[in-house]
Amino acid sequence: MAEFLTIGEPLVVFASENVDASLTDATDFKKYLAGAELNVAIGVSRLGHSSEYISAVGEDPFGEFVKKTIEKNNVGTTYLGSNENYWTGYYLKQKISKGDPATYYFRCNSAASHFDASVLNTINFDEVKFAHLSGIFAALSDGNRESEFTLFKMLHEHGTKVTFDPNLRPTIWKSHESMVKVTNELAKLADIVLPGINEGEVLMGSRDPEEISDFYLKQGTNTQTVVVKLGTAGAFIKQKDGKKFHVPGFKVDQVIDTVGAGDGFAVGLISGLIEGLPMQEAAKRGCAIGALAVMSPSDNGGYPTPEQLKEFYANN
Ligand code: KDG
Repeated sequence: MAEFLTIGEPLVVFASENVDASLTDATDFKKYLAGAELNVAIGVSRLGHSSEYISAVGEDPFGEFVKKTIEKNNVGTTYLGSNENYWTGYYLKQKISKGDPATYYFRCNSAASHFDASVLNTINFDEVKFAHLSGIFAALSDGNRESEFTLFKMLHEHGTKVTFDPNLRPTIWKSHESMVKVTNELAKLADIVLPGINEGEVLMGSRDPEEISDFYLKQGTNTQTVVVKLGTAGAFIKQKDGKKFHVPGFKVDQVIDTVGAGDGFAVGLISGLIEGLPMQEAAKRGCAIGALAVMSPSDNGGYPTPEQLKEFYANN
């Protein structure tokens, strides 16, 4: 039994150590565990909340590494299957001195993209307070897309609150049109939608945080809150009752790697809400963990323990 549940694709990431070298020219890489939704599970569990991760790995060294590292991070693997017929995905990540690094995925036909939907019927939803879903899992295959809609339905039946991050990955979708259509259909079902401002522009055609929020509040069948992530500028939040507020971002002295910052925001927001914080405070925690995330080279290594979070707040 867990307070938090998520479904996604685990990846091994090879992060380059050669500053500003292209992925073609880089020679030195460090291996870490990655995967957007898994990052969130790791962060939530690091803050002391029990979590379970639903997915599958291949029966290969990467799959073993993924499973071992998930367990080391105290995330439950009850619903993590393995499949001898397919491999575990991985990706390469550039190291750059400024901006967002280039990435390259090796995940097509992975074990996670052949997820066995019968696993969903084994889930114990009893104590789950929040679930986090994203557009990535639906992009991986037709079967996964169906499974994600099924899981949404099950979560609603159990009264579980759901956060949804579009997490746009254009290279893994069949087409731009299906990415936009399916992502917005999934967002409709979520209680809280977490688009980045750039994603808003792709998904509904505006960079105005209020217009993005209004779009998701209006189309949503369950949506009560939209949180637009504004990068270093923090987050804009609008609720169905019309309440809106801006939460400023935290100053970061040195950005090491921006990948994982959005998931870090979700960690802060979800863990805060699990603990009963008001939305504005939970979003502030999201901004804090987003800032901590960019100061670490791995996708989830910068997410804090409760003590580290306290220390960050004391110094910022
Ligand atoms: O959000 C962080 C992710 O980008 C990373 O950990 C892996 O790209 C990834 C993915 O698609 O899960």
